[in-house]
Amino acid sequence: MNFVAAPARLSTASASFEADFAARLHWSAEQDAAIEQCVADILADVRARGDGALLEYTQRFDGLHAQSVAQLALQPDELQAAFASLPPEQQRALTAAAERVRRYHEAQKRASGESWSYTDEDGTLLGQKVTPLDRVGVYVPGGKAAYPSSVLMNAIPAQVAGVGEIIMVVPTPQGAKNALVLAAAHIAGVTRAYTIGGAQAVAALAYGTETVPKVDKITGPGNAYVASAKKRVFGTVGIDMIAGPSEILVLADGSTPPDWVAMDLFSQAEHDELAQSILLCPDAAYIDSVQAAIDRLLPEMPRAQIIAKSLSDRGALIHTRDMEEACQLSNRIAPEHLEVSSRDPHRWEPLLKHAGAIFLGAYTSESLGDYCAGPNHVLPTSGTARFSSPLGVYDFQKRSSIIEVSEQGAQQLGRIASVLAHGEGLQAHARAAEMRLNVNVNATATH
Ligand code: HSO
Ligand code: ZN
Repeated sequence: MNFVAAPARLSTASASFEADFAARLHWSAEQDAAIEQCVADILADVRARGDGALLEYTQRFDGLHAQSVAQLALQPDELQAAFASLPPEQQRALTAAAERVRRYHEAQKRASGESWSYTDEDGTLLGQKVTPLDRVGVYVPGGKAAYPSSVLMNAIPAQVAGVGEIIMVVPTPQGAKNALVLAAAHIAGVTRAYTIGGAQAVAALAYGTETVPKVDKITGPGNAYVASAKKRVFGTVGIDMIAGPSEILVLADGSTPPDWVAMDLFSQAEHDELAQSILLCPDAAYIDSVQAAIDRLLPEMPRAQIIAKSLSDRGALIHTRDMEEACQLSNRIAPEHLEVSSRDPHRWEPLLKHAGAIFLGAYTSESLGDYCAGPNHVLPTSGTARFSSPLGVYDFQKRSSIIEVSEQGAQQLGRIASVLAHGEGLQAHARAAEMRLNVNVNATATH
């Protein structure tokens, strides 16, 4: 079968550019009313009936029959056995990737995840205390999107943050377990796993059942049912984000071998027909050579059909006036992954403001970041990099403000607070501040 990958050819110099560009970028996360209703029912049922409902849905949706939810649990020794069952090459690769991801997130924690405080001149102490979450749930999809690398990317930052318990859920249709996923869970410090999935697994984690412990936050990707369930339980628990289809944007100056760029565009396109791969380049002849590379390499790809559809429906090769304009356009798109495939990437990097991850230079393929460079591969999609960040240690921590006002500090703050409290008509607030003016605690305590 011959597939054709025909990304749209756009030029910023063309009169119709803005319209063409908007049409390409458009993506609607339409919510299917039937899915929404189904998910709402499942959540309510698991909340009300706990383990019993969880077992029924697992039997119905995954064809997996169990007498009790305890039978669906995987203890640490089973995760370890999965790791031991892998060929040594996979063991080594998984271990090396995990070490690099851990090192990166440890540096992230040192840079921005520690408690801090300072003391005013009058002795008042102010600060912020950082605390890890007690227990988190990591959702791992089954089927075609069961990525062991995503287990590492979700669980390791949680572990580095100091989360007490990491509970993984992974659907195993007909009981078929993915050894690499379980092995990754072992390497990444998952406390316990359950072979459950879908909205019912999200419900179990959010509300708790007789067997599945209630968690404080749920992270990890999932299908439309899982995404809808995560949105609905938000507020009862925290969630990471609702990820859209993957995206890559390559900003090229024409110095990278066109085959490399073509394969990088494929690497996102092969995830999903809805994935988006875009090339921005000021050199029209180079764009032609990337298209030629696409045509030549596509037939070699096992997932050619998915790649062809993704590139033809959502892909774009955009000719810009210069690299500066390409950078501006990239900022407007705010892609999940941005490759700066240029001879002098550091010249352009300062111009790039919005992207989930920025890959600098011809040797930095996105796929290295997906697996093992170190930074997280869970990234903001669909333009949300304008206001959000990669999954990180900070997603598994929260902050408490620390305030310790000295006797002297209470004099100054008491006057300010009193005035503002009267202004708001809140007497108790005002008096609580005023009572602490010009008094000595030890003297008062003797009354
Ligand atoms: N590119 C995906 C992550 C991934 N790639 C997992 C391969 N396996 C989203 O960032
Ligand atoms: Zn990927």
